[in-house]
Amino acid sequence: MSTFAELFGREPDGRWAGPGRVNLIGEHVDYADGLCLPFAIAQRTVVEVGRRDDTRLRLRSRSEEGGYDGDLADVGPGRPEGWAGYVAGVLWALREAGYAVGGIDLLVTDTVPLGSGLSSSAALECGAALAADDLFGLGLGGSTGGRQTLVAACRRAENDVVGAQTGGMDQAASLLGTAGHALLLDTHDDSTRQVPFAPADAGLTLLVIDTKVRHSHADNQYGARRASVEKAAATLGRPSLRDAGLDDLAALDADLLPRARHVVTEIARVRETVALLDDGRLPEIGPLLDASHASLAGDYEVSCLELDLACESARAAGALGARMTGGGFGGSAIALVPVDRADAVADAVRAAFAEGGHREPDIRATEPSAGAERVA
Ligand code: GAF
Repeated sequence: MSTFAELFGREPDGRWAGPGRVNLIGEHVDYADGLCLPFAIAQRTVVEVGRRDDTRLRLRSRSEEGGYDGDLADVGPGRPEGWAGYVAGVLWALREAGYAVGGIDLLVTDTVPLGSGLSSSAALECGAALAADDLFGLGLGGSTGGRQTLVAACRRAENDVVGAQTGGMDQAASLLGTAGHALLLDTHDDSTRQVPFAPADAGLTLLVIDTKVRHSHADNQYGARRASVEKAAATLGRPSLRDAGLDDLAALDADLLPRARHVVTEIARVRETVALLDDGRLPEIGPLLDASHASLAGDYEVSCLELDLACESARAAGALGARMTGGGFGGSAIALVPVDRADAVADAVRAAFAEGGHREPDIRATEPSAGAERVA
């Protein structure tokens, strides 16, 4: 495996890490003016980066094929392709926003597991953004407001260069997350608030169950859901569904109604979850997690057999609540469990997967961790 020095003939200037994220609740509402409650996790993508004095980009990864040798001037919508677009796109977006950013040499040395639904793409964008901030002296990484500017650049990279029409939840979690808290993100104005979330203090563990499946239709379906929600709001003559109540949805047809109902009820569940967490009643959020999953599976139709199985088997073995997390169609589920039931729940989920003939899931305990940071 090549080192940075072997690849580029020089040492890196430093090393930066961008964490993946778990979304506690508030799924598929970050592109609908809604509220979500993600947190940064311990699994991180690490980049070694060296500043260049010209505008060239040399991008490599230890684990992924491809990369990029080119010039910043050639970066734009659709260019470069593959994972390099996430990195080059961040530099492009910062320049578009008026920041004086030049070329870099970059090696991805570790990564959040790809396809796990824990947002490896945001982890990469955010690690690269913080590196650019440090190396070109932009002064954004040291404050919440500055980091929000980096979030916006990472989101533009994903939306405009990579071409994935995602919301901004993952980038906000990766750059603004802090240990001991989930991040309440209001996508109406992109404001954020740290909400206490420390399961261990309540005798609980949050398990992440990576189903290791990724269904190929996921990207098309994501765009279709987003379009449905926008159409529902337009049909009702509202800028978004954010402040709609269930009674307001009666005018929608049978296709749009369940999609809109998910958005409206999910935003309400986030508010209820935050109220419980602010009140120190973390163990009581289980039913809200369950209801979120039921809504995502039934009304929004973004779950899949393996995610449903993970949640059902976890609940049957003693989880207080369980739901899919992230975009869906595979990826990961979360289960809130009493600490003394964690092993039994994990064993029961593995047994259910074995019995159903599915791949063995990867199951680990998680908790809110630090956001993107310089690590060397
Ligand atoms: C993916 C997207 F990238 C996020 O913006 C969000 O929409 C999520 O799916 C669903 O909540 O992770």
